[in-house]
Amino acid sequence: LRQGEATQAQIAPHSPFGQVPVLKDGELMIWDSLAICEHLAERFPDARLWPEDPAARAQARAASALMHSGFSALRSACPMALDQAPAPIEVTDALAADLRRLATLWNLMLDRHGGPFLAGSWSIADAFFTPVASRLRTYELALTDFGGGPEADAYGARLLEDADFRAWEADARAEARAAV
Ligand SMILES: N[C@@H](CCC(=O)N[C@@H](CS)C(=O)NCC(=O)O)C(=O)O
Repeated sequence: LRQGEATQAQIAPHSPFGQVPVLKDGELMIWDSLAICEHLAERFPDARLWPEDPAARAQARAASALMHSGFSALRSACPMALDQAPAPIEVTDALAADLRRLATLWNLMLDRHGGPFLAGSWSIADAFFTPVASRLRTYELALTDFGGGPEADAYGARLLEDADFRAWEADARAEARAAV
């Protein structure tokens, strides 16, 4: 989705708040990503969407919350653009600060929980950071330039190999081709 009137017209029938994502579960509408994830974790306990280990779960929640409420320079300077060919952008001080914060978080989590995902096995925290990994790729940003260890960039690349993400990416690219 790109920002603008056309996007707003597409979103309006689904959400009174003009933002995505929105989950419709029967009659229930949930209009916020973190609330959607918590709802899915409750509805599908066997899927273990949060880590089982309490310490890993607490940090997975903290990482998701940090993404949900922060990284505003990264969000505004690096819009999600799945159909766009990778190209570098100017790294402002604010963007560099967000990238250093991201590198610190990924280093800390991968070191503490041993990978291959942020809190060990795949969890909601990784869902929150998959769009971030896509932005890093689109704008040719390597976390090793901002204090990240090599395992931080490898983790970002791993997120982009996810089958569901690749299906989303293929849809976005097909939609962009159809629009030309
Ligand atoms: N708190 C919300 C924020 C959602 C949000 O910022 N959505 C953006 C896209 S990532 C949006 O729908 N923007 C409206 C637009 O692009 O027109 C959540 O995480 O669910």
